[in-house]
Amino acid sequence: MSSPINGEKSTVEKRISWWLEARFGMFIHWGLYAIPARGEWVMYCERIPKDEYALLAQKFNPKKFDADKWVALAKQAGAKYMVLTTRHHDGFCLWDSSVSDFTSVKTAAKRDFVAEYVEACRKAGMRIGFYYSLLDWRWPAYWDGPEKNPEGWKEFRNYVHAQVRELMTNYGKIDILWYDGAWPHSPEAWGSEQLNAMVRSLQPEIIINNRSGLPEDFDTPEQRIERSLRPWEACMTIDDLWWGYHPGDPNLKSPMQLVRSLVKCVSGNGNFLLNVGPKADGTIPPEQAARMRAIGRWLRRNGESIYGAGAAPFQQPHLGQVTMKGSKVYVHVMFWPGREMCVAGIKNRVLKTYMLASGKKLLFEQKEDRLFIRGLPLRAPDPIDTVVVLEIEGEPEVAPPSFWK
Ligand code: FHN
Repeated sequence: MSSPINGEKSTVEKRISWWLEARFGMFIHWGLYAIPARGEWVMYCERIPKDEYALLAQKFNPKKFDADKWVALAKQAGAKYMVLTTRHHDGFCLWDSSVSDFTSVKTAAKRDFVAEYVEACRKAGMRIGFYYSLLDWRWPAYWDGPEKNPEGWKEFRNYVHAQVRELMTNYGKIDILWYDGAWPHSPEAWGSEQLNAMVRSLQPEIIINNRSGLPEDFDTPEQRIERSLRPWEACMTIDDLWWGYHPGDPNLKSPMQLVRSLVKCVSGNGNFLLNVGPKADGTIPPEQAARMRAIGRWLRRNGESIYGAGAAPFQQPHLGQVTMKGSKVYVHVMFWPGREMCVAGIKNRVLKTYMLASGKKLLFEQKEDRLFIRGLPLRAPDPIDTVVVLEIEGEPEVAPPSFWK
C-alpha cells in the first residue's frame, strides 16, 4: 500500500491506518423493526404494507435510549469504533432528514438519535461510523429500477444523495461510511462515483466500505471470515442470523466463538465488526451485552496481540491462530497441548517466550525449525485463547519443512 518510490504512506494508507490499528468495532442495528422484534427484514419478509409499517413510528419512543450507555458498552468490549444504522432498508431515519418525513425527529420520539450517538462517541473518544442503506423498500422506483422508471429513479437517487450529504454535513467529523443495499443496481445507477466524491469532499479523512458498488477503502465479508489482499472487515451477528433485535433467535455465539472470530480476523490482517441489536426501548439485551463484556475482559489481558497486530507467516494450525506485531509473535493457543508445546517452522532465533496475560517467562529450547516450550500448566490458563509470546530476532523467516529428510 505504500508508494513504491519513497515508502511514503499513500493517501489511502494514511486515512485507514487508525482503522487497521483498531481491529475491532461494534455494529448496531436499531430502528422501528425492534418493535415487532422479528429482525430488521420483518417488513419485507412479512410483506407489511408501508403505510401499516409506518404506524410503528408513532410507537417508537425509546425513553430508555442512552447513547452514552451504548458507547460505554463498546468501550467495555474493547471496540475502537462503532457503526450505527442511520437508515436501514425500511426507510426510517434516525436523524433529522430534510428530505423525509419518516424520521425519528418528525414522529413519536421527536429525537435525533444520530446526533445523540455522535455526541456520545465524541465525548468518549470513540471513532464514529454511519451505516446507510442505499435501497429503501418504500420507493417504487427502487423496485422498478432506472430502466423501467427513469424519472422515478432520478428522484429516488436524488433523495439518497441528499441524505448522504446531510449525514456527511450535519454531524461533524465522521470516520466511517458503511454503505449497504446497493443490490441489484449498478454503481452507475446509484451515481456512486459522484456520491463518494461528494462524501470525500465533505469528509476528507473518512473511510468508505465496498458496498456502494465501488471498491473504495475496504472489503466487507459478511457472516464469514474471508481474507482479502485489500483491507477487510468481517461483520457478524451475535446470534445466528438477525442484525435487528430478534429474541426468537436464541443461538447467541459464545464468548469463545466471538473472541476466536476476532483473533482469526486479525491473523488474516482483517478487522471484526460485531453486531448488537438493541430493543425498541433503546436498551441492549443483557445477554448480548454480557458477551461484549466477555470479549472486553479477554482483550484487557491480551489486547496487545490484537490492536495494531496482523498476520504472521508462521501459521500453527495444531495450536490455533498466530498474530504478529514488530518482533513479537503471538501464538493464540486454542488447542492446549499440555505441559510441552512445539511451535514449528520459525527460522529466526527466539530470544524470549512468555505468557502474555501473566507475563510469566517460559522455558524454551530451539532445535532447528522446532521450538519446544516446556514447563507449561497441564490445562490452558485461558480456555478461550491463551496467548504465548515469542520475541524473535530479525525479520520473520519461515523454515521450509524438512521432516521427511
Ligand atoms: O440486508 C442487510 C442486513 O439486514 C444487514 O444490514 C447486513 C449487515 O451487513 N447487510 C445486509 C445483508 O447483506
